[in-house]
Amino acid sequence: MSDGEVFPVPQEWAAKAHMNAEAYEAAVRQVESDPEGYWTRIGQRLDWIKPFTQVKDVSFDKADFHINWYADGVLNVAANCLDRHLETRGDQVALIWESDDGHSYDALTYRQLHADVCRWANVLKAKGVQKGDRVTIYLPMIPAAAASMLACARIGAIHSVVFGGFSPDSLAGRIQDCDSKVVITADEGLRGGRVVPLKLNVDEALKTCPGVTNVIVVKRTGGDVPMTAGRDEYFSDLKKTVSAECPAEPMGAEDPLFILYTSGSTGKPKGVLHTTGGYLAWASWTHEVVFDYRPGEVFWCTADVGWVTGHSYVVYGPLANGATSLMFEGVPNYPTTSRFWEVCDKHKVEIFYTAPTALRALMREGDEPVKRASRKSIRLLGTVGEPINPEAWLWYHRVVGEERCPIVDTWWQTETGACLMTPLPGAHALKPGSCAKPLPGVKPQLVDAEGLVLDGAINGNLCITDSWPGQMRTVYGDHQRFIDTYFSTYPGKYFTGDGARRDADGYYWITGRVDDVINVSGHRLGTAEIESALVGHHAVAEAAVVGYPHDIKGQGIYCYVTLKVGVEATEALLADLRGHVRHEIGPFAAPDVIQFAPGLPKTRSGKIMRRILRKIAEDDLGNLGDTSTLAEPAVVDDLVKNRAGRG
Ligand code: 6R9
Repeated sequence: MSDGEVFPVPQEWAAKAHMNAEAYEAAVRQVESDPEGYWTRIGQRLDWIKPFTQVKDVSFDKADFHINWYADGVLNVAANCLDRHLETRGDQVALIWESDDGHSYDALTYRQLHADVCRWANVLKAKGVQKGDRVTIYLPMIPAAAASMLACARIGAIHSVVFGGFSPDSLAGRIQDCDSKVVITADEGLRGGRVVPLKLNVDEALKTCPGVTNVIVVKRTGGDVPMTAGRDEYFSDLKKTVSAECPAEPMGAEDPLFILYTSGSTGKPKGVLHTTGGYLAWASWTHEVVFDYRPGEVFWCTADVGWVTGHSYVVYGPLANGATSLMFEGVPNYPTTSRFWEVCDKHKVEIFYTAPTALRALMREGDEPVKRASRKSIRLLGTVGEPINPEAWLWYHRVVGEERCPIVDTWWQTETGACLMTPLPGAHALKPGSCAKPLPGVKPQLVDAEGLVLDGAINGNLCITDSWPGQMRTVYGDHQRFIDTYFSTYPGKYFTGDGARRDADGYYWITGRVDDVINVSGHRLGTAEIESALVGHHAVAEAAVVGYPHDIKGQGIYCYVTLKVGVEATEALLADLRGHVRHEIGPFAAPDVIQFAPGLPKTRSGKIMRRILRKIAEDDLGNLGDTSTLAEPAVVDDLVKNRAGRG
């Protein structure tokens, strides 16, 4: 398979970007010759109450496992995101909030956000929250989400943000796991015009969380929700009782900042723990170099703060850098499929960062909804969360970015804190579908199943052989699980769980989770590769591919295909799609089964739930597992009803 078109670095980007090709190469060399100096400079981006003298102290060896960055330094994250900007940009907007229906928006300056955060911090203190305590935040995308996160950081409490789309059961599990005494929520949320009963969900969850003593409720809709006397209070009442000044707690660099639960493919969700100094330095530095961020620019990351992308690129990275961060309550297709681009025009967004799944959905609607908006403020585009198929990339580049905006395809994980591999817009030619190269200091390695290190242009399991400041430090409450999950498959290395291909130019192409890799007649195939081929067919809007047991081949290839609006599902099209995949990848990759699917089961964050698709493909319908976190549980019924016969 050829790598297709390559887009060279535009001249003006090479001239003006924070990091051009020479600077990138120089940084890569410095990591080798003077790592201490390199990492010190990244740590020094932050304001330290007590400067660090220790830089990196890491061992991935089981016998002596530890990860410490800037460990003797003392700082406060909220002071870095707010206080230090007051003098120079106190009246600059820190947070633009755009409501679900677009009828209202808000703009909070750094000074206003600072005051809000102090009030939140004082309210939490009044409820007995102390340094090291855990606070669960279950809010919609409203400024209170950022303010309450920063308030926790200000007083040294550890926040655990739970995405507002999670069910009461999932919420309860997360509250119990980290033993939060305080829960922050809203009466109701609004998404795509639909009401999300957040407070009712909390009430349901708390039936099994006797440890929770206080629920602080933000009024979003003003809906009439039950309030339990002695436990539940409105923030609007509490804030009247506190001052708008609150000192920032001095925190050790390795003190915990937050816990964020990730749904692993097996077992209960893991509480990924990030700490203070390294995480913020990495979020802030990557926000600047990857997005080539300039002071005062409007930066829009569409992710919900319930996911790591929202933590690092709605709140911590942009605010640490004094940016104007846009927080969007809504969804891409409400009230219309022009929404993203209208919001870009309305708030003069300069940098726009979203997920491939959203782009594929919008691409399906054609170019007109994009072209209706001017988008002329946009100068850089980004994607995150899953591999982007070249067709969606090219559409994003040609239609959304009018061929003038570079696209940064950023590969990273909840565990990595912020970006690890991505093109830098002033340094790397772009290859649609490739996350290009590691950031200087990040050391990827491809290994085979036995752990043998693979050199050159090759496919392998993606490990990172050395630490970076934003690395997770533990699984909350279960350090052994941290070591077992990430450092035991390939001892001495962090194993990402992803597969990747490295091409002859040293570019990386993430092929998907290794648990999604299928082996067909001895051929190892990335499901993402087959999906990309399918989506490259003009009739296809979206595709998901899983393996299923096959008598002769070991595994067969089962494809779920969503057609573009107006395309008819015919036998002829099935044959055409098979031929198309054979043609794109090779005969061994020809799908065994193709099922036309009006919708795919996705998490609320837009990730396809392959576990469910695998079970349906395997005809193992008794074990579909938990479907409560799906965006639209009903699509599963349709898939089951119309599942295809296996070859
Ligand atoms: C940030 C985030 C992590 C997993 C990761 C990988 C996939 C993320 C990607 C990508 C290809 C990219 N992933 N970014 N795959 N290209 N640019 O999404 O964190 O929710 O923990 O997911 O997402 O498989 O391992 P998280």
